[in-house]
Amino acid sequence: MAQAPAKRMKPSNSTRDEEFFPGVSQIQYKPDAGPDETLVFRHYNPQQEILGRTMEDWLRFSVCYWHTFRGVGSDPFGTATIKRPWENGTDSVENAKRRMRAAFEFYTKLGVKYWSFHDRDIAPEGATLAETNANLDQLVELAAELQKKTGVKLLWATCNLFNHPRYMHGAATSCDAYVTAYAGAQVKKGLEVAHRLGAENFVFWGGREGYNSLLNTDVKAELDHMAAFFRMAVAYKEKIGFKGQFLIEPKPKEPTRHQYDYDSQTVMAFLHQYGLTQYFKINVEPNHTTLAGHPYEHDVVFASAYGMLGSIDANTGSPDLGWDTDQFPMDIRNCTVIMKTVIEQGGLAPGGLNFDAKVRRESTELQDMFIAHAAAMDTFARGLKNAARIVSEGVMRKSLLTRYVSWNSGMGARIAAGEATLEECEKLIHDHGEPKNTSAHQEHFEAMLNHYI
Ligand code: XUL
Ligand code: CO
Repeated sequence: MAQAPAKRMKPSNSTRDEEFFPGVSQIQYKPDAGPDETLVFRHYNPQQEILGRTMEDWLRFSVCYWHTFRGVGSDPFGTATIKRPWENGTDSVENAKRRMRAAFEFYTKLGVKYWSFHDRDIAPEGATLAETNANLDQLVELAAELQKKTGVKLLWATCNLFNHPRYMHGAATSCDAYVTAYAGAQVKKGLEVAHRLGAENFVFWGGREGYNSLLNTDVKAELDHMAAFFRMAVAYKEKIGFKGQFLIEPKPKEPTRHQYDYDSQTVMAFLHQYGLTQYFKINVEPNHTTLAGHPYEHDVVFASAYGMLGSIDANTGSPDLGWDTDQFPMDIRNCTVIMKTVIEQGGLAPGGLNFDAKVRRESTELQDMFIAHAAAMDTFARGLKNAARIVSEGVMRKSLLTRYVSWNSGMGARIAAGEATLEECEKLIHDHGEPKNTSAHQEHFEAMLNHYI
């Protein structure tokens, strides 16, 4: 760590113009930093051009509000370990405003251009929906002011439709239509807020849209209701002229035993089934992908293959664990393969790389927040540089295309074009016998990837 104990940040007793992170100045690009200088960027150099675009443009980093400004380090076995100096222990609007000022100071010093939030992250719920909305309005006005002052923009907003007890059976897929109507009212306000703050996207993550037992669940009805709910959201988006991209974030389970938005392919099939494909893209979170039993980059690759990769919740789990630990992405190999897909599809905009990640509950100091984000940004910067070489040199692509060369002509081309018949297939095999045994060369591909890392 960069600082000696004497320089560590102290909690400040601050007022309106207070500085919340007095021990940290703007994080600098310092390529020759020593191994223990972790409050710097060694690779992320925002204005550096890679394949004709700046790093900042390719990466579009965003800080999430829920982990970084509402996370307290609690887990199912232990209470809070983290106490931030701007928290006064109340869930008041006044405290929410102070917290938001701290957040924008953090974004600015870190040098990210985007943030993201759930409606309930930024303002407390009131006794009625009207009260809740009034609380939210106060924080939205402050957010608008701080966005203007700092130039930080909203990558995406979302509605928290999973935390309150009313949503215990789900929101769009609740057995109780009144609850679904409540969720509709909440999303209506959420869309207005997103519109007001110029959100570039709006996310739907269905944490409780799923089942815990098939015995008490009408699966078809619930999925029909989910589609109807999305249609209402699309209609209202169009009505108010909100231009942000709608995103669905897949997750296979947790908190629900099975979530309907299981993975990219499941979401794409759902959208296709209900005629909703054109209104949505996918926000892939790799820790959810691995929770679904897939390799880290699987959902990114699948969504991108169908032109449906909209944004990424950049994080990771621990490969030896089976749950969603939301760690900062620090693995250069993983960030390289993700950025390879991002480059191949021409970028992520209007999406970005949103750090849906939290410092460990044992990382309790303010500077840990900066170090975690800066190190993850650096890891993605390295991934970007590696991936740019992979794509521009084209060697891996050439090897891949070689595997499929039989599809370019003859019977392969006829099958692919939908022109061949089963009778023709039979004749070909009778005439030529068994196929040749060809190698997949997996180790060759793995060795090539390692060359770039
Ligand atoms: C939960 C998760 C959410 C979504 C937004 O696992 O990833 O925070 O990103 O609701
Ligand atoms: Co997420």
